[in-house]
Amino acid sequence: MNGQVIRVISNLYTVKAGDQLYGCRARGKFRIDNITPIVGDNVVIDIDNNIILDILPRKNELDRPVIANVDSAIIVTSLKKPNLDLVLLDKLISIITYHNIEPAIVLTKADLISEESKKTVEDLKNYYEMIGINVFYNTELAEIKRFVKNKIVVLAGQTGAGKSSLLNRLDEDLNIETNEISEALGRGKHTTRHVELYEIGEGFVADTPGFSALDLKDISKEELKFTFVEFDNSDCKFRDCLHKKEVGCKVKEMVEKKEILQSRYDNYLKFLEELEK
Ligand SMILES: Nc1nc2c(ncn2[C@@H]2O[C@H](COP(=O)(O)OP(=O)(O)O)[C@@H](O)[C@H]2O)c(=O)[nH]1
Ligand SMILES: [Mg+2]
Ligand SMILES: [Zn+2]
Repeated sequence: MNGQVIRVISNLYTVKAGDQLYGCRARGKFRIDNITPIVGDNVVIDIDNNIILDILPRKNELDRPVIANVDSAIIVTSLKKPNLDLVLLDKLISIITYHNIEPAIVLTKADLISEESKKTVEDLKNYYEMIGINVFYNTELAEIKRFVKNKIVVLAGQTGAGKSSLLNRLDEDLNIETNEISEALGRGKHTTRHVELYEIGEGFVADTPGFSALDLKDISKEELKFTFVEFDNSDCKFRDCLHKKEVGCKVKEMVEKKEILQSRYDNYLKFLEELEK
């Protein structure tokens, strides 16, 4: 029978197959092949003996947390406490896009901002949607569930942004601890924590942060521009153009015409500089 690994605790694998959960061990063969099942794996199991017989090919695999077949990463972005951080948002979009994973944004704490700020946030939301990124408020639970449907999703975003609260809102039975101090201890902490996929609607969401801003360094300065998807529409005729100071650069023209958001372009230059160091 085919199923999906949704939890791993030492060498016990919880596999969801059909509507059932099976606690399985992995077949000895995997150790010889130097591969072990991980959360997100599509597997073939023997339900009479509770054994994972085979791991189907992975479409991708993340290291922190260890998880396979990730379809999307939702960047949980707070508008206040902590304040909206467009540098972090754009950085995470680039990192996620670079891994061929679909980024989406969930905005939190809109209840804490002024009416004027709401207008600015709406403009930003429209821009990110225009470049093809789904943007939701954390109050739009039905829409978020529709997005998650048939996907494996990881959450990203800074401590205190409202990731755990979002999961609790999506499934009132979860009762995940919010405002966790332990998260502030950094990414070392996450590697030791076990990963679990929560079933949300008809999709799966991982409980541990999927990406960190530190991962930007994996991208080369030549590759960075491809993670700013709207630059593609510029038809910049210079193949090697870094859209920086080049005369006649179409991306710069689009920024001047306000067709590309100034903060996106500024952040691009900022990341480029970081990668050039
Ligand atoms: N006012 C308000 N507070 C929120 C919202 N979402 C989360 N919080 C609060 O923000 C704090 C941090 O949330 P938490 O889910 O632990 O963030 P995490 O570190 O990203 O998991 C908690 O005190 C939450 O109650 C929201 O939409 N509005
Ligand atoms: Mg949390
Ligand atoms: Zn250019």
